[in-house]
Amino acid sequence: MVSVPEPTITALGGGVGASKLLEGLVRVLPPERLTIVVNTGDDTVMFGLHISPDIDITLYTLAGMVNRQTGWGLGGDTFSCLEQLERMGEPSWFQLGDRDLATHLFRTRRIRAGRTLSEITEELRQRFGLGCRLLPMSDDPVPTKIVTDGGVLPFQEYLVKHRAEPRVKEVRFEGVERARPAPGVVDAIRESSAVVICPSNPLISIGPILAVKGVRAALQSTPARVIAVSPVVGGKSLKGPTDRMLRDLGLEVSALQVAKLYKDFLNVLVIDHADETIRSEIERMGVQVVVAQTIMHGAQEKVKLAQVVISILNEQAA
Ligand code: FO1
Repeated sequence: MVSVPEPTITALGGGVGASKLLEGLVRVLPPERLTIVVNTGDDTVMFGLHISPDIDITLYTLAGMVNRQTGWGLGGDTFSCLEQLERMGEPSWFQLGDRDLATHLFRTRRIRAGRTLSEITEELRQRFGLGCRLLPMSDDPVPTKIVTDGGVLPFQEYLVKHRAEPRVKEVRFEGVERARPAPGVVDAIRESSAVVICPSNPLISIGPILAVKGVRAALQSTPARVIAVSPVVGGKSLKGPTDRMLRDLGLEVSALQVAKLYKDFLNVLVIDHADETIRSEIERMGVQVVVAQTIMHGAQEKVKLAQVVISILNEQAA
């Protein structure tokens, strides 16, 4: 029997959808073989504190501490600080939990002392006991701005304050021309056996990572197999406003559209059984299609989908 060496995987993701697949991946792969590159376009400053929602979602989820109802924030957290701020007339639309605040204080103190987001993320990774590598996409700020029919909104205002209701006309990644990939990001894409694009919003979670100089080119030229899991199932997004945003921008809401957005670097697209009918259309683009259950409710489904991803690599290596 030929033994297949354990693959190394670089996963690109952001937010709740990604964290579900990542939870599966850390169970089927030795964590030191996994590097996660996280979107920081969602980062925001609230009450003077630097908040990196997608990094924190990943940290809390992989540490087993996430709020399972929302998929963000810490399980069992309280909101006394926010309630008091509200009594004092401060805005309270962004739910900052009391224990969650500790992470933001930790990060902000170090940023003020001149440390980079990569260095702070590495320190947080160790404090939360994660075995995998965790990299922000960039140490430079690239705040996502949503151009809507009601004006330009910072990302969290669009998503949380306005519940993704305003019509989207354009998505901008402010400052991306000047942003450099964080240390290790491009090398991880070039040197792993596979790059996994998690089932995250292609426009506002994966889009900012791809927009950082050198990242898209690294994906186009890497010898690694690039595998994406579609966040669109049966014409609807698995999480958040992906479907609405695609529609507002005049794009189709389908796994085929996801393949089109990634077509210059994508080798394999994992789609749900519900989308089996569009399989051949995607294959005609030169993309291999794997059909699986992509909706992940429990731990078992997360592990199963992660195993599907690993099996694609093993098939190739065998
Ligand atoms: N999402 C919400 O829908 N409402 C909130 O009040 C909210 C607060 C929040 C606080 C800290 C944090 O790390 C994340 C938080 N999120 C909240 C999630 C976040 O807005 C988004 O899910 C991500 O930016 C998208 O990945």
